[in-house]
This record gives sequence, structure tokens and C-alpha cells, in this order.
Amino acid sequence: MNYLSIKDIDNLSYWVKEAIALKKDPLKYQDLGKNKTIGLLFFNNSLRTRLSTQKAAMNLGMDPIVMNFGNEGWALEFEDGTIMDQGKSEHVKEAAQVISQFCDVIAIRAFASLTDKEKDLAEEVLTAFAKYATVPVVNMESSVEHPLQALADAITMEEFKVPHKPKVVLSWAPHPKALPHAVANSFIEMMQKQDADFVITHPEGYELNSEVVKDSTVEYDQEKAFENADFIYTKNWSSFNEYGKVISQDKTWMITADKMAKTKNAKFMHCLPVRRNVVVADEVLDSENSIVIEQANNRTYSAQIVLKKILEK
Ligand code: SN0
Repeated sequence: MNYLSIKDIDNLSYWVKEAIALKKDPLKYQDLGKNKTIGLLFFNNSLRTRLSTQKAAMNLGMDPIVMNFGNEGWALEFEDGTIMDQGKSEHVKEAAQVISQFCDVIAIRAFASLTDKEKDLAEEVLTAFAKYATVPVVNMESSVEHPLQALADAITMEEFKVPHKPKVVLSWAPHPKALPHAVANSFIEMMQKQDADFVITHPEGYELNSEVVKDSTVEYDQEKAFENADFIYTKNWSSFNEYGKVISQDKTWMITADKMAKTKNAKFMHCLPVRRNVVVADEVLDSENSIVIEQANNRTYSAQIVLKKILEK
């Protein structure tokens, strides 16, 4: 069993319930992963994913080994049939098979290049590891998905659920850098599985992949989108159409207390790391309605439920 996308969740409401139960008794299955090793491979930076996945593995009795591939590993070649006389030292074909001999599970973080749309959409790195590894592979944020984050989001929203069908808003916010679409994509896919009134809001030009958005509502007026919302989930992303470009840094899209006042006392969510007073004003991030710290806490239990499912297979 791989966990490459939220499509690999066979029973979402059950996984969420089980994750909440694990949170109450995290060491209950400490023997499940005994003498098993998980290899965490990072092609990009990480704080929450790196520590929470290790913590989740340790809670299950597994031994984590971590490698920063981006600067410490050999530069990997992913294309077939290449004459490797340039900068790349090793083909993923060998690397994935070798790592599989050392590890019972391989987890990978490899962000979108944001320069080569085709390769990003094909999930070049994740797909190659899934193809050549001989052990289960877990996605710790790939070019187009972040399914461990989306599962933690679902757990958090279950914990903070309202006694009616919730209105959930995914809002774009400005950012100085070009960021990937993965977090937004996986959150959208997760919301499409929930019984929620779900609205995506962003400036024109920031339309996400239509194959992900499908028939989800898009509202270009942010304040209108915020009306009566129960959850505001904020994330910046770069343009998808003008691939990887920052086409506007419109400061009026920052999440402020005035905007939150339009909502139904909504909870504020963000996957972190977040740029204060660019994406969200201090007054919102420091308010009682911000649940970003609990959201980050749930990264452990989203990873733990995924690893538990894999170990049980
Ligand atoms: C990443 C992203 O996908 O947007 C990881 C989020 C879990 N975020 C960033 O790279 C933010 C970096 C920055 O400098 O603010």
C-alpha cells in the first residue's frame, strides 16, 4: 500500500476517527512497527512534516532515518535512457531499489519545480520512487499534492466541527515567493469529499488546475466569500496558467480582523509556515480563532494513521 494522494484513503471518516483515537493514546500500537525502519527523504525544506512523521513512526515503534537529498544525496537522474555525462550522479532506478533494502517504508518530499509544468503534473520524483521502490511509498508533499496535510486538516476540522453543515473557504493570500499548488490541491480534494459548503476565493489569474477544482465554487470577491464562513483556510499559490509566476501580490487580499468579522466567527487555518502581516495579520494569527497550532499538532496523527494502515497491510 502506498500513500501518494488522498485517493489512497479507503474510508475517510473511519481514518479521521481512528486518528483522533490515536491522539488520545499515541503509544497504543508501539509494537506494530518494531524492528521496522522508515526512510524520510527530503528534496526540500521541512519542519512539521519532518518532525511529525518521525514522531508518528516512533509512536508506532519504528526507527526513522532521515536524509536531506537536496544537498547531501547524489544528484538523481529521473529520465530513462539518458547519457549521464552531465551533473546527475545516480539514477533513481538504483537509488530507489537500494533505499528499499534499508527501509520498510520510504517517505518523500519533493516540491514542484514550478518551471516545468508537464514534469510537475506527472509527479516525476514521486512516481519514479513509487515505480522503482520495492516497499510502500508515502507522499510528504509532492509537486501537486500534500495528502498528509489534507488528512491533518480533516482531523482538525472534525475536532472543531460546527453543529451545522459548515461553510469552508479556501482563500488565496499574497506572498513574496512563488509557491506550489500542492497544499491547495489536496485541501480542495479533501473538501470535495466532505459535506460542506465549499468556496474557493482568489484574484483573477490565480485559477487552479481545473481538473482539481472540478465543479467547486470559485468566488472572485473575497469579502463576499467570507460571509457566514465557519472555516477560513488560507494559502498562497503561484499562477497555474502562467505557470509558477507571481502575477500579483495584491496586499488587499491579506487576512485581517475586518475580514474575519464578516464570517460566522470562523476558525482560521493555515498549513504553516506562514508569513506574518503578509499572508495574515498578527491580530488574526494571534486570535483565539486561529487553530494553526492544533492543525500542526495533528500532522503527527495523520502520519501515524497512514503508517499504521501501511504496517497492518
Ligand atoms: C510550502 C508550500 O507548498 O507552499 C510548504 C508548505 C507546507 N511553503 C513554502 O515553501 C513557504 C516558504 C516561504 O518562504 O514562505
